[in-house]
Amino acid sequence: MGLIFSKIWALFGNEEHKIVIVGLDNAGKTTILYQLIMNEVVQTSPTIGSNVEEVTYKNIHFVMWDLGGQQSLRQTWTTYFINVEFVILVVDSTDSERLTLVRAELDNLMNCDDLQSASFLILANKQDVKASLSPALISRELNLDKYKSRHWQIQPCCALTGEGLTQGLEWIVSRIKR
Ligand SMILES: Nc1nc2c(ncn2[C@@H]2O[C@H](COP(=O)(O)OP(=O)(O)O)[C@@H](O)[C@H]2O)c(=O)[nH]1
Ligand SMILES: [Mg+2]
Repeated sequence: MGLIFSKIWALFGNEEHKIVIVGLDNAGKTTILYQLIMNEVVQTSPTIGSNVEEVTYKNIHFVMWDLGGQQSLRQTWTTYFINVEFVILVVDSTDSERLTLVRAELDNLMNCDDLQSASFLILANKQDVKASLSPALISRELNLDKYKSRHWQIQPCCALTGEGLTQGLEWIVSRIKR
């Protein structure tokens, strides 16, 4: 698995890329980020004091924050959107109750001026859980079909094992190499 990730990262080359990882609290963002950059599972805890974390890895600048805990898309967060190429929206596929909240936040993001040319990777996380919702059902709930003029992709995954993350990254790379 480590080798696969190194190969994919190598494809990013030396250009700088800015990726924001968003989602509700507990969706699995921190687990995914560390699975991506270190290929290991870390014990995560909710970030205290701030909902924003920043990490740079191999010329990829990740900004990550929790949506929904505070007022929608707080004014200061929009400064992070400048030059963002990819939005990774992490969805907890076991959390059917908050899918309407996710849909509203996704709509906010899609309408954001600075994100009009960004591509959206939606990760339907926690697919290892038996009762998790399918990517097809999540697509429907999030109303993805309405964003016809945008570039988006939904990818099922499990952050604990890393399953599905490679495919998600490959989609991002394919958009960069276009
Ligand atoms: N079963 C399962 N649990 C996961 C998965 N991804 C994350 N979790 C767990 O969900 C909880 C929240 O994860 P975390 O990365 O802190 O979420 P964040 O708030 O979005 O950063 C932790 O207990 C993780 O271990 C997954 O794919 N499957
Ligand atoms: Mg976190």
